[in-house]
Amino acid sequence: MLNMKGHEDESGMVLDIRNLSSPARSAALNRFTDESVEVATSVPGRKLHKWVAGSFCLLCILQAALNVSLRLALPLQQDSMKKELEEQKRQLDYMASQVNVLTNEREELKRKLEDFAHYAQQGWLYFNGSFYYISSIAKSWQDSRDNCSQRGAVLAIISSREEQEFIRQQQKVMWIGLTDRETEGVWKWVDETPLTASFWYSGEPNNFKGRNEDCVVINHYYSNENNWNDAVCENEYSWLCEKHM
Ligand code: MAN
Ligand code: CA
Repeated sequence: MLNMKGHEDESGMVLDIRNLSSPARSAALNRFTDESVEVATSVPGRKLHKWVAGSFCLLCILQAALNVSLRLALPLQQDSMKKELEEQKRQLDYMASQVNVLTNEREELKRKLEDFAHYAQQGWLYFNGSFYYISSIAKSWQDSRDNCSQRGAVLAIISSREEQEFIRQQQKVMWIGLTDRETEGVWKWVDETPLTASFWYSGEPNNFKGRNEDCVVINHYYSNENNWNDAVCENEYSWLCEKHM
């Protein structure tokens, strides 16, 4: 610590005692030793001070860097959270609409089931998507048509060989929903659809003996695939209503 040859020591203090007298030398030495001890002990304090200052600066820089990066990162994070939120809202909306669709479907199925139960209980026959009602009494074609309306149905509309087959199997003379009342010779179903597949009994339609036969009835030739007959609309027969489900 003490350099007698006058070189700088760690504390940077130099003492030249070469030209001093002996008492002066030892006094100076004593003083120098005291001071240098003082100085020597104060060196770690200064170093600590520097270190603290340096650390503080470093912390400040770190803090600044953190601030900057947070400023940059936060908006990005907010953006992605916003996007995520929007996506979740979209999904929620979609699910809500699906719930709506399913609720409506359930209501529709419930209605259908109730309808089925209703028609089946009333003795209607089910065939290929429709219920059929066969009256036990006889009425004119128009009254029969009105009666079907009151039942929420129409006079039967036959649109396939299978349906014709099913109706023939009922073995009953019945009005169906076919007429040429509007224009003679132009046969139309009551739902306005034109006649495509027809199942006339041989020789029909014939306006038999010049009578005005404008309404169609399933005749009694049940063993014959084709058994339609044009008859006078005021005649009274049973009738066949159809309710398409
Ligand atoms: C009855 C009626 C007519 C039909 C003839 C067939 O007279 O049903 O509509 O054409 O029979 O012989
Ligand atoms: Ca006829």
